[in-house]
Amino acid sequence: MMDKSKLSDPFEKARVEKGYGHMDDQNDPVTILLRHKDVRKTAHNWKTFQSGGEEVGRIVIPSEVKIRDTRQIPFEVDPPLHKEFRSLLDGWFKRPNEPAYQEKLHKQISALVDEVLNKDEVEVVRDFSLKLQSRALTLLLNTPFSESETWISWGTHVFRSEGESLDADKANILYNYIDERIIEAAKNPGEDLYSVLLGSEVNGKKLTHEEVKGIMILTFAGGRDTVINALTNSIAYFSEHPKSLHAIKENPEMINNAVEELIRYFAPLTHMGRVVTEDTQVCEHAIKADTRVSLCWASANRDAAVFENPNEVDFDRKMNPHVSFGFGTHNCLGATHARQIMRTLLGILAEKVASMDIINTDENIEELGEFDRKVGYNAITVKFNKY
Ligand code: EMZ
Repeated sequence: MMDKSKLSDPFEKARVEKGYGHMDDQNDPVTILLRHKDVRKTAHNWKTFQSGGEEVGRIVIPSEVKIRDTRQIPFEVDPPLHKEFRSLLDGWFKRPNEPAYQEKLHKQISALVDEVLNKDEVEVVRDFSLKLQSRALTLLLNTPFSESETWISWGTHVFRSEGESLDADKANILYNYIDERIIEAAKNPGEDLYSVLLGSEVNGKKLTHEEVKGIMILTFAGGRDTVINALTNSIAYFSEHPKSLHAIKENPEMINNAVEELIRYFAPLTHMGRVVTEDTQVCEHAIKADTRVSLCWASANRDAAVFENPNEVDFDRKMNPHVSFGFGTHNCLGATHARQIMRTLLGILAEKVASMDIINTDENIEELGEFDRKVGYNAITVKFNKY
């Protein structure tokens, strides 16, 4: 059976029968919203379902309240201030649409694919996806390529140790690094994101170091596991579906649809929380003020009310309103970057790689109360074969 790359949908039964599920998380339980319609409606309603509450880190599941004091921006800020930050950041984060940026990204990924094509076996998470993600991030931050070596040396789990627990010591490696980079940029401003932010204003006031730090932590953290999962799952998928890769080689214009469909199927970020500000109801289920809900992107993406054959990967899907990048106010700031990475990777794989063989896998299974979800791999060893 060719099913090592399969990501099954653990939410179906609960989604159809009730529309929600439950999980405990450090004594702060979460009601997991499972239907596409409810997920989008709830994401849209930022007044009742808040991101910017007092307790920093509470909307992340598992909660980061105990390991982080810095508010991530714009992720943990609600309108109207949210809009000010987004207007400041949107332009910078759309740079991956520029041809010169794309050329650099193409060079990086092309070199990395050549590297793995010359090896016998590759552990993809550590020796492909983490490297690709870290190197590409130097473009997004506009920092020297050599910085990526530091980020790669941190390993894949910067904030959490593997498995259940959050790891404050590990998180501090990142926070301290960012503090140092901010101090450095304040002394010697350059063309990098730190310097640009330090020189920017929101509502007529210069950004504070703490605000810059909040933006930088989000840029590092939000795009790390998620991009690594998307890249690794892509390698696994095309290992088992070589014909799809050949189809892309024949018809490169299908790449954009292919990327959207893979991202729908993978849902690299399973869910994201909100804090409920008043007693309310979702799908006829009462939800109390000051409790948490989560918007389960992974479940919404498999909702048969919206997607035909939701568990099939279909590059010809006509309508694809997936929510892998969230929805509404807080939709993913890094989406342009992530999409460009995925598109570039698919083009290069199709061009250079004849086939890939999975040697062995260690799956990454998230435990979410009544649900267990495979989100990717802790490790997966693959042999890349040239033409
Ligand atoms: C937060 C989150 C953002 C969080 C879009 O997701 O990503 C998680 O990996 C981090 O741990 O702090 O940045």
